[in-house]
Amino acid sequence: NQIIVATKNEGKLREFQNLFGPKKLVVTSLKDYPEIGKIVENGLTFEENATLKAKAVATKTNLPVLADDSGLEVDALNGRPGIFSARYAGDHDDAANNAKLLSELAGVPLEKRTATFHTTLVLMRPNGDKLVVDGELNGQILPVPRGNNGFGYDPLFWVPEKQKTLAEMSASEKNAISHRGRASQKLLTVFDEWWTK
Ligand code: ITT
Ligand code: NA
Repeated sequence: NQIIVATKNEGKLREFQNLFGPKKLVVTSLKDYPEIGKIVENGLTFEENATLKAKAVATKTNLPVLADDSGLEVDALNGRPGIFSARYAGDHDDAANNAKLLSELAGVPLEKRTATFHTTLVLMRPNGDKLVVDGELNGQILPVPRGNNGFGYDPLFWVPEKQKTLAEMSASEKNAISHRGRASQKLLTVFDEWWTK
């Protein structure tokens, strides 16, 4: 059983390897398919972008594909960066993205720094058949980063229930509550039926 995760993001890939490990799936990423070049993400929603990634890869590989489109929706910024989270500060650069987020929120008090992390997952067969699930996590954007685990915006994303940022959690702690973990749990409950259909 092989599934390709249509991602170039190593942080996402590591999380999927943990989340889908129990399914005994071989999880590989786009790194193993250099012939698949840049996939243009010009959709207007997380689902459209995840579908664009899944379709591009399923068509080229003729294998089932899992694609993830994620983003951070900050209430004080009217939901930005949202679907533009990867390209927030230009090219995908986590440090520049985090710096831009902090500067846009400069002076905003903690209680007004609420935010939601969103993930949409699309599982697709080469014939275009697809399964879509979402997951979300609510939290707050801290004014200073904390923790060294995870990736992307994790050091700035405070989870009040845990009194930790996502970057202060272990991989399994994050997967148990995160946007991606929740979406993956939903996917796993229907996965066997979909896979053998
Ligand atoms: P692929 O499209 O190749 O999967 P990407 O990193 O460009 O990788 P997205 O288009 O979904 O993925 O962009 C999501 C942005 O949000 C990107 O800047 C990520 O670093 C960030 N992000 C996604 N999930 C995250 C998480 O769990 N923790 C912190 N940041 C995350
Ligand atoms: Na995207």
